[in-house]
Amino acid sequence: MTAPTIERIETCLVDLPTIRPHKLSVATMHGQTLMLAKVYCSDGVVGIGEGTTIAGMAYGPESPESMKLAIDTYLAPAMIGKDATRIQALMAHLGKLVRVNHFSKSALETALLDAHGKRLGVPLSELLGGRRRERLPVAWTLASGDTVKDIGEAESMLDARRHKVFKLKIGAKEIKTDIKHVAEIKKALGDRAAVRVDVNMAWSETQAAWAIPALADVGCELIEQPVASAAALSRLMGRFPVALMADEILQGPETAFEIAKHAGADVFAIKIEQSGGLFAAQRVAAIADAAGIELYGGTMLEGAFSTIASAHLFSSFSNLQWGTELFGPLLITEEILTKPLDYSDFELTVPNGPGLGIELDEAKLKRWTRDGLVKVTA
Ligand code: MUC
Ligand code: MG
Repeated sequence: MTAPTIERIETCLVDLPTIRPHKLSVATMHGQTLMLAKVYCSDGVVGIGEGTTIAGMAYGPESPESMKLAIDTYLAPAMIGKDATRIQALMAHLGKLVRVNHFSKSALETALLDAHGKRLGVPLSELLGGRRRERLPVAWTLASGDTVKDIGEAESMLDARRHKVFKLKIGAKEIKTDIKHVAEIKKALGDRAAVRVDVNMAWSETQAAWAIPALADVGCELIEQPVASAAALSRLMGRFPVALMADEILQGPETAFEIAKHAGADVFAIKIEQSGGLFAAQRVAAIADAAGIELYGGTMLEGAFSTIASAHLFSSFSNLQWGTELFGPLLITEEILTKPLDYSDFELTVPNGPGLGIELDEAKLKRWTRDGLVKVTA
């Protein structure tokens, strides 16, 4: 029997509104753009993958447009005619042709895994060794930029039993203002919710050294990427007992190994796109486990495809001590699936159908697809 091959790859950009402006120290988002890649195989199976980042190029080196360009120009042509079932071999081949471009590669690897799961009739998690949990705890990010609004938002999430862990985006304002903001939110929510912060690298080491104990004092349990440098984060690790998490400095297995070697973080925020795909993220998790570093399932505020790819992977992790923040689809006003995801009782259900186990609503997709940019490589 001949193996199915890749016949065609289609990419598009989907511009979706967010439910409110989302304020990070690096930018304020008013919408989210998904780069979707569909991989059509000779056995009639189609897989879908997603590449999504935050605020164009303000967060990292890839943008939705650059991901699409890398795929259309370099990656897709090298995939046509290749065995669609030898995913790791194909990704290794692409890795030699195109350096870095982790987000583009993650989108293609997701599409190949979705297709292969559909072909074999098994959920994607089965291709990663099998799931250990059916549901994942999901944190929500409070980032309206206004303390009173954030408290109201948290209260409504608690009432709806959607989230009880809140991550606050800080770092854009004066440190004292930020600490007051965190203190007021924690005071309002009390023991009903956990409060964490993400500084998105905004502080210098001396600013962080001043702010970290103050944050711990007001009840913040986890501080994500307070500084930009791995060396500075590692030094801060030695000075303060509160949990510090690496995000932006974690760019795949090699960086994970370097951070682990220098006791550079208590927790890793693992993201499939930042890691370079699901298999690379799996290796990051293995390094963390071996080093005694705890795990958190991170997001790039992705839409349903990358969110659910992440959910399949995180469901297979042996450790997931800090839960996940796979809430990206809830930040977007539009549903692009035929059947919405199940967020209930503070958790997300990992779908059980073949592949990703979700279905794209083509009519909705068409409505939000950026004009004139759909590209087919065959
Ligand atoms: C980040 O920096 O972790 C995750 C949640 C959120 O609001 O932003 C992202 C990115
Ligand atoms: Mg972060």
